Amino acid sequence: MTELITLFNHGPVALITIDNPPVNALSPGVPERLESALEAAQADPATKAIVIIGGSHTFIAGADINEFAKNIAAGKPGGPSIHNLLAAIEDSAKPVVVAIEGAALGGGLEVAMAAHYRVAVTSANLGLPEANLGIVPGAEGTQRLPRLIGLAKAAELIVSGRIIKAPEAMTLGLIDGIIVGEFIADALTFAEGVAQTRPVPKASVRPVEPDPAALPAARELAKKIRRNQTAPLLALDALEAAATLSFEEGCKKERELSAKSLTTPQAAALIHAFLAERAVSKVPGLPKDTQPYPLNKAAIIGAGIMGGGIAMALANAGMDVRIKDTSQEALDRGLATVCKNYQNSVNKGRFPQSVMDERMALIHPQLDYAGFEEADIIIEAAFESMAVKKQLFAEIDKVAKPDCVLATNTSTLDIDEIASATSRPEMVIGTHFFSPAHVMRLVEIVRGKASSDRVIATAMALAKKLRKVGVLVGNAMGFVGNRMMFPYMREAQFLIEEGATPAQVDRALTDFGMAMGIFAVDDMGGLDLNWRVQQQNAHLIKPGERRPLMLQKLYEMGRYGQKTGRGWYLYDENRKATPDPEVEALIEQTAKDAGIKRRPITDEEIIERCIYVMINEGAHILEEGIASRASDIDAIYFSGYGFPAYRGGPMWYANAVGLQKVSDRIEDFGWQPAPLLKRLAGEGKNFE
Ligand code: 3H9
Repeated sequence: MTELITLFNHGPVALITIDNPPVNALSPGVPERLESALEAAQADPATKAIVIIGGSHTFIAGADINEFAKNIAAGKPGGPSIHNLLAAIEDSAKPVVVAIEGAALGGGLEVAMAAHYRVAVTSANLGLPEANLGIVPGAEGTQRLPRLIGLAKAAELIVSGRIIKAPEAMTLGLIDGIIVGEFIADALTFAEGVAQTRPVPKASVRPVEPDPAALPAARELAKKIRRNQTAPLLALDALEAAATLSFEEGCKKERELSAKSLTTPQAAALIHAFLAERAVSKVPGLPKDTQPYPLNKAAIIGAGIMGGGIAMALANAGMDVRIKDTSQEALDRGLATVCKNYQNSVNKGRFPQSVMDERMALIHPQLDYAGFEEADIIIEAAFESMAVKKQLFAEIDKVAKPDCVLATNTSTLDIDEIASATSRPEMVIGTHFFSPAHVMRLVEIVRGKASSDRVIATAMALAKKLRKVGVLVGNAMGFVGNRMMFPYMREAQFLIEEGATPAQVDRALTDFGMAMGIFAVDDMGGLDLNWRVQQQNAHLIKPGERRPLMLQKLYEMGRYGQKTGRGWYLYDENRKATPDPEVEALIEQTAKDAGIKRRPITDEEIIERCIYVMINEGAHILEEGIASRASDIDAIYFSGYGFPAYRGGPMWYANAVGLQKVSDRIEDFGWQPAPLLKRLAGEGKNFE
């Protein structure tokens, strides 16, 4: 086992290294031993200055999030108290320099701010992203950051959780130097240079410059980007304390607020979401040492919206991409969209023109299969038709090299049937990207019955390479995400037949925290597409089963959604939606014709019916093994379907509501609770 903390003397400078892989989190033992190492350095008369660094090329990524989760599960929410350590650093008579490579986040940056000097390599990442976990920084960060960079910037960084690189940190005054040469040597040299400086500069003694506009602006920002979330607002209260109280009193206030934030259901949910997102890559049953195939060159079939988006995602990760379509016109259109998307990013200052040029140069449009034999992965993103896909897979089977992964971007079709068109079904897998594929983080990785472990590992590695959330799911109609969407969408339509309006349903859902209402989602995806999927699945409807009535009517009226300017809503030229009285009248008439007596529907009923029906389907999915863990379903929903992460995902939310209540309400609504839900509810257990 590695030592958590090591101390080496380099002449007059003591170098303390924190070694708690992978990210040097402040796990139990780390703060205490760091404090002991500081004491030892203090006691050594030969030591004139102290440098603290992190091992494995990263500083400290903050408190140990696993510990937070453990404490919450044990009913004792809380994190480490590192105030003694912070005092030991700041009160050190000898100058303390924190040198940063990699991440100095949360508690990591708070440790760094207690030091007298901070230096960092250009690529270092600094920030207080605690709001992403639903908590208030608890190690004096809300008190030192405004003293170092001003109230307005501190508030913006804390509310947004934005991570900044060293150059910006330097401009803001958060760090004192940028290391461009050899990391340790330069850090030691910097420390030698400040070894005699007295008094040592302390952030805590600096004033917070008055800035009356800062906090109101930050509260507005929180409303906009952290809708319904409590931690950012509590953090702003802590910043207010920084602006109005002494450092010590401000720290006391921060401690109270931070402890309070940790007891909230939002913190529990967001911490679950953080861990769920990372757990997806640990596939149960897949041997850890499974070697993925190399992933350098890719080829895509289909230059439509999906194919173009996937090409961008691959090129953004530095992969060489061939993209094939059947006509020059289709290719030109596809590439023009790619170009337009990149240009928008350049115009918005996200990256310079040179980056766009590099990425465009990685994408090679073509009409034939030339070069496909070099591809490590071929992703088919053609028209959603089994016949088309089988034909294409038969073709690529002939050109692809033996260890090329053959992936399909189907969102609904049977992977095994597609694989049957090849001579190597073990190389076939689904990679279900979400539109726009260069933006959306979710990829459902669909295992066929023959997909080999190496192919699964390669698809998971691809998701990681693209910095996406790749979740392995089973091969079933709609996989996980869409399969849960179908009953959700159906229930929403029943609600409007029974008395709600599309706008009311959507507002209740967005108030609950969904990124978009379900009718707005349908308008964006296209009612024609939804209608086609319903037709394909008509055979699954059981005799006598209730079916929604409105979709067919809107489809027949050519109201396909945003693309036709009319769907559930009316759209102006800026795609702004307004409720359409014509649709509302049609709903009323349709309900009347069907003998449905309309009544007032509460928002609570909307949420319960829409969300519980989704949860019930999730329980079926878990039971059938289509998802291996409840947390995988959650990750799918908060990374791809706009489910609020601060509610943890649908399955976490069900646990939070209580499975017995969910099961009872499902029965009240006249539905059948999934056997797994009923059993767990009866046993007083949770989804896992
Ligand atoms: C805090 O500090 C509160 C304070 O105010 C008070 C404190 C006293 N703890 O993301 P990756 C693991 S709150 C434990 O895949 P990347 C992660 O689970 C904290 N584990 O890599 C994963 O494990 P595994 C504030 C952590 O390169 C592995 O590291 N800090 C922690 O894409 C690799 O992670 C934050 O919110 C942690 N703090 O990104 C920072 N962080 O290999 C949270 C990571 O088993 N972390 N792990 O799956 C991050 O933002 C990213 O993980 C980071 C690396 C940028 C560090």
